Amino acid sequence: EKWPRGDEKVWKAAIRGVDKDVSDITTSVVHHVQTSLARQAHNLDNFGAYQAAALSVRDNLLVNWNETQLHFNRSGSKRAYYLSLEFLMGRTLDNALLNLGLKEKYNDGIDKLGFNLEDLLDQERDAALGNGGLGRLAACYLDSSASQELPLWGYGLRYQYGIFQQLIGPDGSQLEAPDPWLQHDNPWELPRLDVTYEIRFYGHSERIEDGKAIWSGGQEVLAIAYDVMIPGYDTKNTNNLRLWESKPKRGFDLNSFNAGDYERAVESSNSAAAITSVLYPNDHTTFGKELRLKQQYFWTAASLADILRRFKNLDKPITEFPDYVSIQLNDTHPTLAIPELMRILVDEEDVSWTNAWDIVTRTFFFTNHTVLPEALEKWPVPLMQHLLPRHMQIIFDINLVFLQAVEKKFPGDRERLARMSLIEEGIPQNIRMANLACIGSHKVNGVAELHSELVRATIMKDFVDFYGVSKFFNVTNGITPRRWLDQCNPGLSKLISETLKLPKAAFLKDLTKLEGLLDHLDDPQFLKKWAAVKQSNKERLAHYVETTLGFTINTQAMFDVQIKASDLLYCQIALLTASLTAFARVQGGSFWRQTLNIMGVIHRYIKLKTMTPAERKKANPKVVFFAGKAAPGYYIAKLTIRLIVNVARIINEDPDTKDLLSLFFLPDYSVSLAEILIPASDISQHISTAGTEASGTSNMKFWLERRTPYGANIEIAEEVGESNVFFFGHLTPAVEELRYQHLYHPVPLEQKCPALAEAVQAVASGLFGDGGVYEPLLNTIRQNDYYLLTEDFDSYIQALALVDEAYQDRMEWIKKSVRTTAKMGKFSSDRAIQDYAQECWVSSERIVHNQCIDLIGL
Ligand code: TH1
Repeated sequence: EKWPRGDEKVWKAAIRGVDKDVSDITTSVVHHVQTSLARQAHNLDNFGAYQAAALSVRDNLLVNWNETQLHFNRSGSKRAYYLSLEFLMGRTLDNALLNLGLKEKYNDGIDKLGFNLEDLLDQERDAALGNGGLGRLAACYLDSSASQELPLWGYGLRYQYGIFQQLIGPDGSQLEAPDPWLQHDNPWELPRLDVTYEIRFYGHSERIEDGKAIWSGGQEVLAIAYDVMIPGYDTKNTNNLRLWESKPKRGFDLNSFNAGDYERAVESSNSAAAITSVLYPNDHTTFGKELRLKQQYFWTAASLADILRRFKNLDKPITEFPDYVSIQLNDTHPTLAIPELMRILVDEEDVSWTNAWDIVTRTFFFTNHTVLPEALEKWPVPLMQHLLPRHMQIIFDINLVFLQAVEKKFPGDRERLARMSLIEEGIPQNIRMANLACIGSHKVNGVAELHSELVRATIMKDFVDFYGVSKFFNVTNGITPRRWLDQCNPGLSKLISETLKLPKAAFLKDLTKLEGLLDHLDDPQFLKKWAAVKQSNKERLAHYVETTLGFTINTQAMFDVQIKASDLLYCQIALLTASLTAFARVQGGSFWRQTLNIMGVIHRYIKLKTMTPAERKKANPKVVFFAGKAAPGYYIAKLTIRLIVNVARIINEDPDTKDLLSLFFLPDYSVSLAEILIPASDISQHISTAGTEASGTSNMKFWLERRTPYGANIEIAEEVGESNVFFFGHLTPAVEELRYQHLYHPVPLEQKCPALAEAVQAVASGLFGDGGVYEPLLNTIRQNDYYLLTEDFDSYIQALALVDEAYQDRMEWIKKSVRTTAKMGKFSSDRAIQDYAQECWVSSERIVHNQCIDLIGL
């Protein structure tokens, strides 16, 4: 049969003819106003105009998306899949316009229709399907793979509710409200009601011959696909993020319904829908909860079924699966994909156990994001047995074969066997997901040089002994320069383009080109412009603070920012958007270190209060910003937020000091808020870094013994030069020893660290409202001081003084800022995704830009 039907030229012209001119744009937007929204010009508000504009942009994406998928289907290339429980995408419209190169045209078109594009962009709700760094990393990787024309799809869950909205109550406490981000139609997703899979839970598994089993009974839930198009930058290549929604398989239980028991009739359908209803709002620790385990299996099983179906279209023998499919596991959350693929191969595809294991271990790749022992996922055996009886059998079988191999290599080493076993003994027994992810994967990586070294030296040490070191490697995290330079800091992007005499695409696609900025360090005109960009970003933030909190701020002051808690990604972003950074050497739990910062602010306030007016004249005016969400159950973290808010209330009203020091806690931290906050910062504080959410003992000791700061900090310092960042803190190798001293030979706070004692006393005495409220927080400092604030406070204050001093020499400060930005090339997520492609998905074919464009999806 002829394909397409009719005249091919007419088809091509019709497909191509979307949104090329401003007049096409206005036509397409108005078309959506009238048809998709069923509205008219006279009753169109900003939100309606946003929706129509978004739908019109989506038309462009769809055409590109179709062409891209057709191209990859036809070429039969190998594909890579990124399985992540979190994708912290933020907003889409601005990003899509920039990546498609249509921003200016839409600006004009929207303007002609009597609206303002910036206002429309502001109407969009963030897609906040993530807690923090891990989810934002996944989002950056999607942007990079699309831009690099790599055939990579993301798989995740379509949560009805993303990370909670943070409100501040009258007493200054964090309040949580649901985030109903899907309340209005989401123009960026495409329901694929035809792409559905049935996912089983519970029931029983009966072993038959050859290691096979039949799993039946229990509950079946439907997974429905929603596709989110991911446009590449400066290419038509458009990748896909497929998110699954859970639905009951049958509407409701007809028997109960007929018997008049309506509640019972909808019960099981409610429980099916509950699976994808909400994102768990805890970083690092969410174990033991049945619903979370259900989410993990639901998502991995649906994704694997989908991947397998696509593979089968290629008509290749199943043994070639790994030649066409690579699956990257973003942390241990998708580890159930390993026993699930075993189950499919052995029970359904008639593959022998040995061959199945060979296929599995050539398909999966595992990224570890933390070495904190309490953050390593474990699931109780009884829970797994109940929810996924067949998978429990498979995990036991994998374990048996594996431990036999270990025994062969290290005969009689029982302790080693116990450590490496997938099962941790105890009551109940637990399944160690990191061990399973490691042995079921072809390779394992950490997310920064030092972190990867730690992975090899600590949690994976036995596995390095067993497999050899080449299975373990590093991919330092990266961020996308499209969103974190061009989109959130357009002034800087423009200046860089003019200065380097390069089109933006040149450095946005090859960030190492920023090094060229170093040739302009002696050009005063350029430095002036650089400073002017920063100033206008500060004005933008000031405007935001004014409209949201009702405060006017001094934009001549230094802006000092501490956002979220433990995130290296954000410190890279801060550098890219041209501000300086202070890193702490001794690592502490996240919110505890915000305590360090707030105590530093109180200290500064007390000092300012005691100064004479003449002395005050010499002080460096400063505005301190905090933003971040505390896990809802993390009491001390929430108390810290309350303290910050109440200190701000006093300080910001004090006529003696308010021009010299003010403090803001910006509620409801999000990607969109980060986009305003980060480009406006003069300095950002990373005084607690990766993976230190709760505590940490052996690993911390290890870091300190190595006399190095943690994670990518060191790599950043290596790149930008130590003189362009401020390190501080204890370099003692003996954190355990310090803790021991604190515990058994306590020295009163007043003696140990008078400056900190004074700040603590100010809080206790009620200077910032009822001091008694904060006793539990203050006691963590006075009593065991697990995070060693008393050890670090003085050097922290000294570091801040150095920052103040350095800021006085404004020209030199600007130069530092240029130098750091210039050296950020390594931290592009384009580089990171290339590392993954080369190390893991080796034969992932790259598609050639033009090839893709020329293929019209007919
Ligand atoms: C974070 C790490 O803490 C952070 O340092 C890193 O930059 C980021 O991942 C990206 O690699 C992690 N987030 C989570 C979230 C959960 C479990 C473990 C980690 S590690 C739920």
